[in-house]
Amino acid sequence: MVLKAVCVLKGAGETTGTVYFEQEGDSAPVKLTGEIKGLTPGEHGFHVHAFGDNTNGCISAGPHFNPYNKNHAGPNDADRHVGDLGNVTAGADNIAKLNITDKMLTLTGPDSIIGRTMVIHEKADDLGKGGNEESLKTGNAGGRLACGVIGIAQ
Ligand SMILES: *[C@@H]1O[C@H](CO)[C@@H](O)[C@H](O)[C@H]1NC(C)=O
Ligand SMILES: *[C@@H]1O[C@H](CO)[C@@H](O)[C@H](O)[C@H]1NC(C)=O
Ligand SMILES: [Cu+2]
Ligand SMILES: [Zn+2]
Repeated sequence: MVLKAVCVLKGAGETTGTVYFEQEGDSAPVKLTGEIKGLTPGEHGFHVHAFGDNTNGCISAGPHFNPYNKNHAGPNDADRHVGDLGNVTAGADNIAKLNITDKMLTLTGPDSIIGRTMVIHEKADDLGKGGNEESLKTGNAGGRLACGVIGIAQ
């Protein structure tokens, strides 16, 4: 059975986006597609945050989803937050097209990301290699431009 989820990103500014998730079975990788508009050209940190809470905007989503108490890192690192997806890159048209396959995310079981929040950030994520304490928590990706709760798709 193919599991599907969707997330609409909105924020205080002009950044908006839609992310589609697909997983071809319980332990298969999750594929993310879609696009995010209204970004400055270049890299922007992109993560799953812990809570599906938008009561005070994207801040209420809390820290990166980290059920195993790891340090922040990049998507290809074995030790990372489950929510660490690295960066997406916007072109001169201010659009980032998404095409990510991730082995750690799942749409099922106790670590499911459904009901949690996707956040797109102001700055590049340094993947935990920034050499300071903040790098190991957030990757120094700065403010939260837009976010949305991940929901079950049809
Ligand atoms: C941002 O993340 C991507 C992978 O998602 C990586 O290729 C890139 O090097 C990262 N940028 C920085 C500044 O670390
Ligand atoms: C997405 O990435 C996969 C694997 O990296 C690649 O085979 C595929 O062509 C890409 N799709 C698009 C639309 O760029
Ligand atoms: Cu984030
Ligand atoms: Zn992280």
